[in-house]
Amino acid sequence: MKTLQRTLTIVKPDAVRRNAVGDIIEQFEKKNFRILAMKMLQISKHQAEQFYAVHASRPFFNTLTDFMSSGPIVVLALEKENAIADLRTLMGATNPANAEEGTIRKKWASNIEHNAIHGSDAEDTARFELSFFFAGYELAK
Ligand code: FUP
Repeated sequence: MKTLQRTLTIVKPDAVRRNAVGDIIEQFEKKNFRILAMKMLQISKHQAEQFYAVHASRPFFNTLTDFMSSGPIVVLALEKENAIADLRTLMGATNPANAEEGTIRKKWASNIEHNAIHGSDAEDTARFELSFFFAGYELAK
């Protein structure tokens, strides 16, 4: 039996500034992700710190949370079989210098910090991240 999986993705402030939102959403649809929910918003520094709490001790935590709260983002709840791994393949490597041709980061990321897109990295983080941005009733049935 094939099981559907859900994941959370963020079009980051750099990609929104570069008018990449439409292109990135088109890539989700072409790769057969179903959009369950989507919204544009700007998060506060505090909200960015909560979202990235797992990285709190990392040297890049302050600049990462400054960046993520620096402008509008677009968050989407996506669903497909193997959604978490398939989204990460479509995203490409964290550092765009290592990202493969045809990936979103290869096309849109500027550097390891301004890297255009976020995707959940495991089932437990996907559950936390989906509930961070969306209430259950906001997800398409
Ligand atoms: P990813 O899951 O690919 O987004 O990468 P990580 O979870 O390792 O990192 C989360 C975010 O931290 C990255 F998207 C960008 C930022 N980061 C840096 O700014 N510098 C680094 O050296 C590593 C990550």
